[in-house]
Amino acid sequence: MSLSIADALTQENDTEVTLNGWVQDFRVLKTVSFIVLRDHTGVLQVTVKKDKEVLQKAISSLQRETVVSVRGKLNKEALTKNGIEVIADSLTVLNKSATPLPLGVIDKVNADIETRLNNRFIDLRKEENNLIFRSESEVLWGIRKYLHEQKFIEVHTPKIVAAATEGGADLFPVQYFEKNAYLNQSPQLYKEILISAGFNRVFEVGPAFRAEKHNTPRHLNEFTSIDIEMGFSDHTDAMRMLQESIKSGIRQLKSTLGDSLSSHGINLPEPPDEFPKITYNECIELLSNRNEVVNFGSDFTPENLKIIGSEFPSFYFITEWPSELRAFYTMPKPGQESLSNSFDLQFKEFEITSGAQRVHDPDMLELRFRKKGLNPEDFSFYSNAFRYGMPPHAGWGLGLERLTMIMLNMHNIREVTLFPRDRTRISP
Ligand code: AMO
Repeated sequence: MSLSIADALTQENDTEVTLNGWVQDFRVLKTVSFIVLRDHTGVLQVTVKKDKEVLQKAISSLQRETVVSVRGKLNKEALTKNGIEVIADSLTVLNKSATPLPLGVIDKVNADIETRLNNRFIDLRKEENNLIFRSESEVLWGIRKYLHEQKFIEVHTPKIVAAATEGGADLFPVQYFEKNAYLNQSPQLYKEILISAGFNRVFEVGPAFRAEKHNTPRHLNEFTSIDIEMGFSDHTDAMRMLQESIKSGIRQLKSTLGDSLSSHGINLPEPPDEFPKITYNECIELLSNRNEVVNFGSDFTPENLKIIGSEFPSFYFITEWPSELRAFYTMPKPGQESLSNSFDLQFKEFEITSGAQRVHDPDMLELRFRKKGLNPEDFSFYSNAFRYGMPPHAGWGLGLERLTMIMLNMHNIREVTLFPRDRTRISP
């Protein structure tokens, strides 16, 4: 049976091993040839001695990135960097790579992002790029684990839907037989219905689609949203759940890939035990002390958020957003209806999560539809669930790519998206 390179390294000197992987690089010399073999766990030198003529022949027809299988003996007293090599007895080419490569795997200079995304299959062979997605998987696993411990069940809601969730614009239409349909902007309405259905705590990890026309380093037209909804809860419960989920995700990543990341110069954020909170109105005050005028009801610009973010070294919440800035399902603050029981989670200047307590009273919900200029009839599939016993509830939506981006200190969301969908890109 073949071993991974990492497993092979743990075997005793002289052990016979079979390794499969890519020829990352090779050198043919007079008396000996060398291959740098790479698999999903690392790289290892394969040494081919001159006396193995058949092998020398195979080596002379090699290309970089050809897929091979190597059988040989482990030498743990080698003159290589890690002191280990495999002395080859056989070399089988499993699939030859074409030449020239569209993108180098070991080139020091990075190609531009467009070339990289066009050739993503090869761009991801680079260790540092591969590490991004292994990191994302660990963070998500840490969050999933925490939510499971907190008795959330993972659900899957439809992505082809009949109504807008997050406002009428920014929808991708879909021709659904004789009817008009859309790609879902978020699982918002369905996760709320599931609270009426009695599940109490649900979460979903799935795609969300936004037909936003702008092209920025923070926006995708298809992103992965981690959504939760919890019954008999308010916004403060949801904020606590978010804080602990994020901490669990970072713990998981640190314990598994922390060392690899720091060897690439990436130091993970140290989240504070309690994430600080600042209200929307306090943000306005902070900005006005810096001679930035923001009127109540306006959203913060990226420049505003830079100033606010400079006051907080890590994660923090901005709470009590104006009701007019939040979607119809957001609960107004009792006694001060121009504000809402809502929050965003920020990391420095970046928004990574939105959440809120939701309206649960069907009459209030109807008023909120009208106030937002929406036709309540279009949402009857949703509001029906409120008429027959809907618990008070709250939740949030966390953008997985945004979270990965801030954690790994990347500056373009496309870096942390396998196959990004943006204003101009739908392939590969
Ligand atoms: P919102 O629209 O703020 O809230 O989205 C929640 C989070 O999703 C991420 N996000 C995006 N990521 C990449 N590209 C985009 N175009 C994009 N749009 C949003 C962000 C954002 O914070 N239903 C509510 C959530 C809730 O209240 O439960 C919602 O969708 O990280």
